[in-house]
Amino acid sequence: MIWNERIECMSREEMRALQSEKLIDLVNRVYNNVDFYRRKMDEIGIKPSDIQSIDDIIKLPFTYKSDLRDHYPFGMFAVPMQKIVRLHASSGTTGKPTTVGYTHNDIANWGEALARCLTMAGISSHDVMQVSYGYGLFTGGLGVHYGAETVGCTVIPISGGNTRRQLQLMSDFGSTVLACTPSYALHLADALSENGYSLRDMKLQIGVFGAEPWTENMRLELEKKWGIKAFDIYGLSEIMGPGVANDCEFHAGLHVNEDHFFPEIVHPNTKTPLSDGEEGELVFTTLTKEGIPLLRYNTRDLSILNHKKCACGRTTVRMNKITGRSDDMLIIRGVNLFPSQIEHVLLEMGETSAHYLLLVDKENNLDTLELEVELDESKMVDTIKDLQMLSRKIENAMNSAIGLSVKVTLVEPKTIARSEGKAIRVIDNRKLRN
Ligand code: DLL
Repeated sequence: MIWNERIECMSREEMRALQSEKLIDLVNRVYNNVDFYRRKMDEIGIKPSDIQSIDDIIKLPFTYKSDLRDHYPFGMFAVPMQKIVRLHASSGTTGKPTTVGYTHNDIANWGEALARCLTMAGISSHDVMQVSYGYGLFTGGLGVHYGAETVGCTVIPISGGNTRRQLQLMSDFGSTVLACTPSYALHLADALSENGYSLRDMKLQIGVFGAEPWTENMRLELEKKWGIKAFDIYGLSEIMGPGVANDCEFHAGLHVNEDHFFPEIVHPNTKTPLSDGEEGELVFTTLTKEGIPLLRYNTRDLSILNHKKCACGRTTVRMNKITGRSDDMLIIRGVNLFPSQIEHVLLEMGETSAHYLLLVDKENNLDTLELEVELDESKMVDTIKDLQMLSRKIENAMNSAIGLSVKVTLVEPKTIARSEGKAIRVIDNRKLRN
């Protein structure tokens, strides 16, 4: 079934016309309501009247995560606060989160975008959906939740973690759909037998996995382990949250909800627009968003676009599965982490040197983080007890700053290898085992 056939199967000409109309309205809204965009457009000599169609989008300035950070918390909002009905946030590069705000219309459009994605995965009002993405400031839980309710599913808002309880409710409530990160889905599958369950106790049929990069092989592995059909859901909080794009049963790229989120691919260095089939940075313009509309937001995710009609009948543009990022952001258990956040915490504490090495690995399919930190020569710690106290203190500071548990090991000064060029701060052993 197709949730919104009128939009999802629209001809290219009609879609361009719709996008043009929405872009013209958007540019007027941001120019009149967001100082940042008015300044940016004035700087490059572009007026709203210069934007006559979607083809003119390339005249508009880009937006980066640092712009949201520089205007923290609400400086890029385009409506007064009384129109904002929800806030979400995700990690920034140096401690400050990126804040996003939604109006009533934004929440309704998000529900619609998600409903299209879930329907694409074969989900209907007959399904019982276990939402094991985190609820809270992260957009995963509430985002998927509203979409599932729009479709009419019976939703189990269990949120992330607590593996035993996940499996118990999956069995007792007869969940037919599991929504979580692919790594957590793998972890849950492996935990079945040790918790006294087998696939026969479960009614699971569909998985809606995303929030972190995963390969086609991993998708097939999850389908086999669970005996389900697994789908890839993509999104980011700056643009809306989950529901920007999703793959259909042909798994030939993710259909982008392009009437809301207009995608472009640009060259990572020159930022010039690239054509279909060429890999580059994925850029989105939020055509309909009211709370915090963004022009040409550079996601730093690497992908390829394809405008050909899909075998499923949908005509919406497809993006390839994300192959990586053009910056150093890591995704650890679905949480975004920039190495600079680690450095920021160490420097703020000032009790060690700022030389560190972050070791990322997997244990039982869950990401683990280990941090080696060099002691400061001028502040040497004498006793083992003091060393232990210092490690605990750093662990606690990291936990509250980045929301992830980290095992800290203190090492002697000058023992972490110095590099001649770019410092190697992260060793990600997960990549070797995909
Ligand atoms: O991860 C939103 C989301 C929640 C998507 C649940 C899907 C499911 P952020 O925390 O802002 O939002 O992180 C966004 O995560 O720029 C990508 O680098 C990565 N990402 C999200 N989905 C996928 C995916 C949510 N399907 C960042 N494949 C994005 C690869 C993904 N990477």
